[in-house]
Amino acid sequence: MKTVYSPLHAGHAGYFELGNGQFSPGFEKPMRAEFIHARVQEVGLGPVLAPQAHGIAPAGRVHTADYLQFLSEAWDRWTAIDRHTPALPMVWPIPGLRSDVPPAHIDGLLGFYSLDAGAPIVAGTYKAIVSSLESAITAADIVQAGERAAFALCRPPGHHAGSRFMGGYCYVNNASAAAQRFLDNGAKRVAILDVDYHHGNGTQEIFYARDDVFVANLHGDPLTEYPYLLGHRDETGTGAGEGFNVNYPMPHGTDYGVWGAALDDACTKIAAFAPDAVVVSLGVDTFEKDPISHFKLKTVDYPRIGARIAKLGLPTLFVMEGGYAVAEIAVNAVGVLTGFEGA
Ligand code: SP5
Ligand code: ZN
Repeated sequence: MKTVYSPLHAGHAGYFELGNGQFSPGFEKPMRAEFIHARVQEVGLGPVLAPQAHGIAPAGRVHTADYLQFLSEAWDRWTAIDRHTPALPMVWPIPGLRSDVPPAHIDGLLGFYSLDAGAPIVAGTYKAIVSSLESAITAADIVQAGERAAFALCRPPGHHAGSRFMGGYCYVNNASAAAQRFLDNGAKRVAILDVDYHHGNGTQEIFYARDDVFVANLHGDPLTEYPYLLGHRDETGTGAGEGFNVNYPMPHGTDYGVWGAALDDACTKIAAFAPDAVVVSLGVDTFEKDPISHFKLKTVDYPRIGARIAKLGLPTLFVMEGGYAVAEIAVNAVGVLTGFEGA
């Protein structure tokens, strides 16, 4: 299968993240994508293409215009007041505060548009965001043009980003924008299968009231795992979207026995939905040695994931999300893809 990849992600680097009461170097770093890129070539998965120059426009189908405007300006507004550190929020939009009046100061704006302090902005962030989105859109178009599957090697990831907020290393929801792209170009129904360790809260929010995108999420139980505030089993969609969202929260320590059964159930539901295409939010932070996660999947399990998804027999777009065990991330991520192709 073809991979779409841009080296522009590398400018999104050099920041710290908040956790354990301190700032540490970000787990979401350029080496992640570089190792996966190298592995794609090593195994001969297929050609690696540069993305088409779509710009930010396709994101406007799933994000608000004001939020995208904010992303495009944030670094300039931050440095305009002589700040040279990575930009981070210091207030948060909890319920009860005004959500209809964007502040005029960058500190207010960062909070207004943030889920958490996990999406720092540096000089190269916006170019990386756009190139990541462009990779997802280009790969979606490749699938819609008739290829059985494609791999969008996106960085930064996207599934925590909602219609008007960033967070959890995510800015633009690449998988959601790609799903919307399929619909805009003629698909009637699209399924999103999110296998990242963390709940894809942004994806769920974007499509929660819709019946044309079925969203299935396998993840650490939000009672004990980031993003904590969404991803429970009783979240099944709303209005026209009722019944078109399904969550599989699982406890720390979950292995492939339990996880694979959830995948199988999710795939059964996706097959019943009969989508024209499947978008896989491909995180490999379910790995037993992931430094920030608590599932117990092993390297041999990743090709099994790909094989199960292949059994759906549907046009499939893989969109890279999380995975932080840098030494093994590439073997595991590409393992899903070779497992898909071998099935
Ligand atoms: C795309 C994606 O996988 N985003 C994940 C965001 C996770 N944010 C919370 C990370 C908490 C890390 N805690 C560090 C503990 C290290 N011992
Ligand atoms: Zn994750």
